Amino acid sequence: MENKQHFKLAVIPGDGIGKEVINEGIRVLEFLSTQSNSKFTFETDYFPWGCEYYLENGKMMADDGLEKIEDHDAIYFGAVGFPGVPDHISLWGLRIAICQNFDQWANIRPVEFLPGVKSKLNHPEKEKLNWVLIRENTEGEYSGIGGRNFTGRGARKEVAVQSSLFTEEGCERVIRYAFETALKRDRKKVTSVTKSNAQQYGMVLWDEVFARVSKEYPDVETDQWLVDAMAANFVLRPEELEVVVASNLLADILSDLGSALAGSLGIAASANLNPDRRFPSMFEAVHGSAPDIAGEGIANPIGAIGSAALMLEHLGLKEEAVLVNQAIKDATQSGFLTADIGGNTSTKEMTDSILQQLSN
Ligand code: GGG
Repeated sequence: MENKQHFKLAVIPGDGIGKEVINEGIRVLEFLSTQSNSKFTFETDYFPWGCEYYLENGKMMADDGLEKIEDHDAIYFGAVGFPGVPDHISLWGLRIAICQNFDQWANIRPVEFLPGVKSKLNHPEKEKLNWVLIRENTEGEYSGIGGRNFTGRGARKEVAVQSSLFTEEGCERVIRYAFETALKRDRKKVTSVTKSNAQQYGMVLWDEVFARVSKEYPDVETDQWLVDAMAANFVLRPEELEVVVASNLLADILSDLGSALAGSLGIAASANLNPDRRFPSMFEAVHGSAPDIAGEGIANPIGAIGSAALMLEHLGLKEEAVLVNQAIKDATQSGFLTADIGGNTSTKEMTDSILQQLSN
């Protein structure tokens, strides 16, 4: 086909199983791009940043790292964190640095129940459940504002302050994004989650913005919950959820719960979007680097491959994204399951089975 779109991808495998699952996502992209009817080609630039890089260089990424990746169409990211480097150093030095500097303010985390995967939920229609969690991704509890004082003085007198930042603009854009997402879906429902009874400034502002924005979307059903009750609802009344929007920390926690209920963190995909498209967006499996199983070839590549599908969708290749997601479902339904979802399929075999479904 003439006039194929060409994409330049920045690939940051990161640490642990991040390196393994990223390879599998790239295999899927290579397969799609080399089909006779393919609409795209792509090139990759690999960046070896992460904890090993930190141990050699004292930083998680190159000083001009952001400039190096800024001109790419998208960033494909593995995972961050490995023993020997404190987790807050590895997270802030790479993933959060990219999200904040590239204003990737919406983190999209779909929760899908895959056929053949034993869901942890006790719900008669659990296979039909399909949620999307929308995480505010640049402020909230991840503002980075705070500090430590009286360090090293002994007598246990050290104090630490960690502030959350909620701006009206930041709340509004992600809440509006949730409503726009709901409009494109079947049920058209947005659930907002805070802890505004206890967090009486920022999260009350969030609630007020949610109430104001919701008036502009009369066709969207709304719900507002406190996070503790919502954690119970995830388990007890999952059928009441469709689009869930929450602050940076709360949505991070709830999305792990959601994907664990669906079967495993290993199947969860995510997109860190800069919806304004001034900067590249970043796509990554929700799971971390899992040092305990790194190098064994047993990590689940579904989260990374699902993230590649989100990347395709973002790049305007919706049909290809749908094909990949369907191939994942067909593969699990056919019994190809990695250890975390109850089988003994290896990382590579899992991708092989997805590629097999794509070629059918
Ligand atoms: N691929 C996701 C990843 O590496 N996550 C590491 C992590 O600890 N993330 C914490 C967060 O997203 O708040």
